[in-house]
Amino acid sequence: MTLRRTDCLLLAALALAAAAPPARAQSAGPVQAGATARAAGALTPALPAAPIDYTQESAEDKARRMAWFNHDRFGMFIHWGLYAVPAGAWGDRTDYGEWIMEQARIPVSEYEKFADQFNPTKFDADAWARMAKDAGMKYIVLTSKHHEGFALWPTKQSDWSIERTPFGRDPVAELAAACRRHGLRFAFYHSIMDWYHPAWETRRAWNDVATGSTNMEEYIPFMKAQLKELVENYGPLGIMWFDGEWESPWTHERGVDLYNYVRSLQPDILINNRVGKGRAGMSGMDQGQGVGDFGTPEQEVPGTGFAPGVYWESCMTMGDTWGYNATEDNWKSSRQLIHHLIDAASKGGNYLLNVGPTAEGLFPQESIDRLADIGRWMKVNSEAIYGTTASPIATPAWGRITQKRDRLYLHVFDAPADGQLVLPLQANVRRAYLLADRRQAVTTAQTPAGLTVTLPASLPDADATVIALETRGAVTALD
Ligand code: JFZ
Repeated sequence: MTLRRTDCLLLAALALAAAAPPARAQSAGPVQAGATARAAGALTPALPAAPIDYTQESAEDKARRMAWFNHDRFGMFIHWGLYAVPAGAWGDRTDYGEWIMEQARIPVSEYEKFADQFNPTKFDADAWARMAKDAGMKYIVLTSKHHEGFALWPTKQSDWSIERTPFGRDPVAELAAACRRHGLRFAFYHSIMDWYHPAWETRRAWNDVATGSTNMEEYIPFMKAQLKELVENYGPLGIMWFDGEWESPWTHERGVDLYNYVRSLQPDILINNRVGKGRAGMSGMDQGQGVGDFGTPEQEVPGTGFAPGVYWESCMTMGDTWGYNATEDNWKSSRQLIHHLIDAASKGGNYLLNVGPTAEGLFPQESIDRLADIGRWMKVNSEAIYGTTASPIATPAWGRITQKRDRLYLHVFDAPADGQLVLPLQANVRRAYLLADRRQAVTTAQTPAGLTVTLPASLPDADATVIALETRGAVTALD
């Protein structure tokens, strides 16, 4: 048999493609096997593109993709779903949150009735976006689907969605548009675990409406189809924030596949570490085999920062629950929330602060008040948060430290009795002043003990007064 030139070229291309390593996402854009065939001058159409393994991204490419997240530091979490209808009350208890179906073991046939009552006529997406922006938040992560399985958008994959309610509008589209109008990135929280879908493998005994057998090979395509809708109809998105990964049906391998699937839909999207199985409980950071772009400490800020290139975001509630609870009375103070934000930034991390709106579509007044307090602080001090990196020295007793280029920012929570801050640092300070009043100079002196900062007699902000140190040359931590 005589091989024609084109056959030889095709065989050569096939041999090259077979020998090539898996295509990797590279800064110059994905390398596709088809390019190999074209490079060989084959006259036949390019080979189907090899799937890209986005987990093989270089540290430099990842740093570029993470840059906005690493700069912005502060976002709003919104937990909004049918659980806002009972608002924490079921039977003789009133302390439930978004887990009410599970914790109260509500028969799903009963839970479905909440859809008939979910009609957020007071929902105003612009008001929500404006409150986030005015608080100094740079992105919003909205629950598209929590563990209850209810889709907040008009999905075509099931009728367990906003279309089952009297609302008649798409709140996801309205909030996505409002975020863009207000210059906020829009992102989704999406639960892998689904207490409603009949194919989710750990079906609950109180799911009295599910029929047929559980089957993850049916559930995963369903979940991917919904995720495709979310990325294609409401994107570009900042983050796909997965959760609900801890049950046995979910595996590391399925996490890698889902990570690559979502990145294939939007290559520069960020995905948290709950897409895989690496998260170590509430501490939220990966232990062992992990997948995802950033760690997710929950209700806590880690004790210290992490090595360069380790990204993380602490998520917290303002009260006890993520979903709205009408009797919530354990609200964190605005001071505590501002300190959490500063604490996270001082360790090189982000802070994702939650609001649980009511079934009418309103933020609780306690949340509104705290957002306004945080906004007043950020209006004066945001340069000490945005674009900063972790403190060069250990956490001091009096507050926290952030840094940015030739600036150190001293966030004073509690002034020492003698009014002196002694930082174990060697630094050449050009200027030192209060961010709240840049005309008010602050005295510093380099001593053998370190850099001494003399505080003014009264500090302008009882929650956190920030002193800016403009330095020249290296800043060296002293032992
Ligand atoms: C999860 C959700 O269950 C919760 O409703 C909320 O959305 C939060 C942001 O994320 O909460 C969890 C889930 C698992 C663990 C901790 C908190 N865990 O395994 O330690």
